[in-house]
Amino acid sequence: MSWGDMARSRMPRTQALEVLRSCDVYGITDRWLSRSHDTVADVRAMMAAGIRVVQYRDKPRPNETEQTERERWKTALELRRITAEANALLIVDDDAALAVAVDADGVHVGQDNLPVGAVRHVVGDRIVGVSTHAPEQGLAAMADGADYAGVGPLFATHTKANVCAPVGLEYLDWVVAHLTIPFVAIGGVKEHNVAEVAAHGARCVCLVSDVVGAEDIPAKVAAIREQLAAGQR
Ligand code: TZP
Repeated sequence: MSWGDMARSRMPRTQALEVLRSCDVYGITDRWLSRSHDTVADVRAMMAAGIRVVQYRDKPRPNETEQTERERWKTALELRRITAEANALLIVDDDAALAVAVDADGVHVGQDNLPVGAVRHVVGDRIVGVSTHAPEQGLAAMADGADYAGVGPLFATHTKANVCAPVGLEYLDWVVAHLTIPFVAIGGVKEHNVAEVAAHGARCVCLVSDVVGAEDIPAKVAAIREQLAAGQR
């Protein structure tokens, strides 16, 4: 993909927000938990499963060789190509510069990254998502102009290092009652508890290890969707 093609990869903001609002299963990559250990193959499978929002997340692991910035850029470019072809959003975790460099649709930041307002200076009108763990962070996300919030970790998870204690379904209940921006329920969510999460009002869920660790990603996503529907009834 040439630089010129890449410049046309990103969806117009209004369309991107539509895709975000209708997202039911939010995909996140994890090279370590992936069954194939192949991020690009996993995202292809996510596209085949009809996932329309994917976050490229590649955290280093202790005692493992870290990917160079150049390697991450190459992977992100390939994910950009695949997601654009499928009319899906590509969100880059943490790295606003990489998001702009590959013309991703957005960036996702945590509470220890640049604040939303500062990220906007880098990414302009791209989607900005922020992880939240408590009501004051949820309110701040909205006030700061975040386009969506991550809500969790709902349950115990080993996927994220240094993650805070599970916030439980109480924070989700608060979010459902108070947040007016889209949100993604995350952290320890598995096929077996998706219905419960949905019954508490979540319309969009992210299951990192359950999806990338699945033998058949499209079949796993179909099963998650069944549970979402069961919980929403
Ligand atoms: N943010 C909050 S918890 C989490 C992230 C990225 C990891 C969730 O992973 P899993 O495997 O679905 O528990």
